Amino acid sequence: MTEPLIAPVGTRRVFSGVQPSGALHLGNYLGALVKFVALQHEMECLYCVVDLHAITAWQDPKTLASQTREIAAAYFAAGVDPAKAIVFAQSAVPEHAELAWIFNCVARLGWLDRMTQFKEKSGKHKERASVGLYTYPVLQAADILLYKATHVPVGEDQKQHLELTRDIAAKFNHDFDAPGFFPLTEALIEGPGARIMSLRDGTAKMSKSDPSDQSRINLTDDADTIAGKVKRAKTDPLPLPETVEGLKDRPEADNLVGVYAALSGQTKAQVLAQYAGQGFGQSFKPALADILVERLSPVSAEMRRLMADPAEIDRTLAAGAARARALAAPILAQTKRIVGFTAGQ
Ligand code: AQP
Repeated sequence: MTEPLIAPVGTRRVFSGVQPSGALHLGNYLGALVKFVALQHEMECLYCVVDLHAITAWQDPKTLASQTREIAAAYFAAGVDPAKAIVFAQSAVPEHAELAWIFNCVARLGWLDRMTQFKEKSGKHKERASVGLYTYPVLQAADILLYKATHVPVGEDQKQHLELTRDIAAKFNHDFDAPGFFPLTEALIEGPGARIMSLRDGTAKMSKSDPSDQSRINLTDDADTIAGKVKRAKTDPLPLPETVEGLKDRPEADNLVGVYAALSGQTKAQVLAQYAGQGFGQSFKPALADILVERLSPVSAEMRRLMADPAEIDRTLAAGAARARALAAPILAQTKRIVGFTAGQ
């Protein structure tokens, strides 16, 4: 039996989401989707397609709905069961935006000024970034706390945002004299796929917004494309080392060995025991391509099948949104009462 991802204590609820801002990649799959599937067997889970987050950067209105369906299809194809987990689109549950406004008035500017993701995504021209991109982590806190979620499976890049969620919960509870009203949510980051790096640069995370498609393996890539990307993936001239310590200061090597380990359910040491002393191209890269194809092609085939019936995806998302609203409404009503709004009395 596999180890449970979290210890069985108290009332536990999971929330997480993915933005419909482009094709999903291996980092999203290992950092998020694989954990989503495992957790649905352990407790109540809400998995959202966070389209309100996606529009913090420009999204073509002609494609946003189909991108949203594609993320939902990726959840289902990866193994999320909509009869178990609640799967829905964020914009279908207006309570997210309402709680985000209250949290905008709880969070401090200084806290948001420290968010590294805003700095990375806004680049050199932060004055041209949307206000939504700046307050993105506040909406994320609302997503989570609207359901009083106790655990959030995410990749390592989201660690700082989860810390902010805890700060907002603690400040709300303190300022409104409501001890314990919002939980101090834990991020579930640990795991072999917590930080998958670019295939072109082992120091940059694999990302949807990287302009080079060669930097990532997309869930929808076919076998030839995957094999070509792995073959061209940056490495260094040294052979694979004997030990995990030997991967230090070799970010590309470390990343590829980590990906192989995550997909094969082995440790990096076990992978190295098999390939130490060999050049990357000899048998490691072909084996890595094989295991990627083996794991990802059933997911992409199932995504294609599901995407052929968009109306069915919409029905499933609508049913999920109704379940999500039933959980969110009383928590938001209580929050409004605590804040002192007449609508909450
Ligand atoms: N490289 C990664 N390794 C592990 N986990 C990752 N995640 C993203 N990249 C990696 C995790 O995937 C989930 C969904 O991410 P998202 O699409 O909502 O936002 P993101 O973190 O901004 O993802 P991207 O793909 O990198 O998009 P862009 O390029 O827009 O920044 C999250 O749990 C995230 O941690």
